[in-house]
Amino acid sequence: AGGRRPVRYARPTLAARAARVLRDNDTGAVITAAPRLYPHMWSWDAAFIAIGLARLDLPRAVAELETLFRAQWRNGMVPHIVFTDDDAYFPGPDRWGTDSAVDGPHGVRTSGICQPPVHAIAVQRMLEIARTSSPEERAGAERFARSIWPALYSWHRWLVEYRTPGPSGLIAIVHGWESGMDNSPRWDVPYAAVDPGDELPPYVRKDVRIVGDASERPTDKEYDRYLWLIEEMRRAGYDQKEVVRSSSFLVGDVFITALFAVSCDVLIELGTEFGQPGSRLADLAEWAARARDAVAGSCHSVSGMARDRDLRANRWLDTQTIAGFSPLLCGGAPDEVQMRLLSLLDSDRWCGHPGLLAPVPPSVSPMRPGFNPRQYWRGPQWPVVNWLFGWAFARRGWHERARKLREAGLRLTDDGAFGEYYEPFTGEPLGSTDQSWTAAVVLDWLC
Ligand code: 9YW
Repeated sequence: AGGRRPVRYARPTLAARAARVLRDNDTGAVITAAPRLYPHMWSWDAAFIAIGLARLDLPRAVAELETLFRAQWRNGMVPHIVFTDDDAYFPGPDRWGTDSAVDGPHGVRTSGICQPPVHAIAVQRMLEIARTSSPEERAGAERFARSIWPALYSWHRWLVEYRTPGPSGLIAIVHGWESGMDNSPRWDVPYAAVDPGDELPPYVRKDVRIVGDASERPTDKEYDRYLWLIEEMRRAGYDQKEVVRSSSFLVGDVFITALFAVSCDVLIELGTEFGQPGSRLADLAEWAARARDAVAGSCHSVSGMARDRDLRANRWLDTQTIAGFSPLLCGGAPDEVQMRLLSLLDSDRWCGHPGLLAPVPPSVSPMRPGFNPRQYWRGPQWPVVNWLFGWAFARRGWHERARKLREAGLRLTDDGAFGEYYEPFTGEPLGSTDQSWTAAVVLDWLC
């Protein structure tokens, strides 16, 4: 390790290297999330990958999202993993035991939970990119947007139907993996109440064998809880109503709720353009408004930061992480709260911290106790998260802010390693290298 960054690639070379990562991770059937650590398709990774691929090979980008949506469950859920037949990852499909789930898809094996709803955003971005290209690309992207729209709608409807159980209006998750931020300190309090007891079937982790330094990954104790929640869902037969009723982890996720609000807006824009039914557009408008209110309603009265809500213990979770800035993704909070969040984001507690290699928001503030610069979602910087904030800022007309985040993201990733996540002070790539979604967002920033 050593944390040194000897190389800085010039932009054309960086773009060529990013393109090669996506090509090399292509099994022919899917583009895996990472070469060894993650040999399957992950839901939100696939969305980012499609954005990056749209620059290189639009039909391949389309195929990627079509593969994901072929695995959509019959109730509308888009599963967090679509499995290939590689068995280097644990938990694989046998451990998930979803083959007999009532609402499962036909002919593919998947996990039994979801991930953040960023797919509409990807479709719209692909369309924008295709429109700067040839008339054929443009027509292809439009055909695709039109054909996938109903599936996107039913995915959003699933989140509303099954995952907005409480009066907070926040979209609830039943597993930290659904948040995409697996071991974030956001989940420490609700996980403390998850007790695997002695009924957890034995298992052997595979991730720690691949990532040389196990301290960059979640701990064994965390893994026991992750596996226990799967066991509970398995016992509930993946019946969503029952899962939400019985899971020992049920948390309103403010970051997912914000992404959902803005994704509903995007879906309305696409649906309006492609003549989708007015009643469905009205549903989306109502869902977006409710989600936005929920995000605004979660903001702490002093810090302004948005909060998750433990729906089992019925209390707000005050742990401050990057998710606290969720109102900046979707809007809807009072101007004064928004201004407070923007100046906090710029301050030395976040992007303005003088020690950072690049002003990319870290997953946890370097000034907070418990910040760990090397461990997964407990401190490192994640390029995709940076991309999302940059995308949202551009959409909100904050072009200078968007430009700065893009420059910061490129500074962080110009070593050409395409780390899964980065040590914020040294810029050392951590976890996997040649991570597909990192390559994809770099491509989008560069083009
Ligand atoms: C795991 C694939 C996934 C991401 C998640 C990230 C990680 C998988 O990798 O989870 O087994 O730890 O937390 O957001 O989709 O890149």
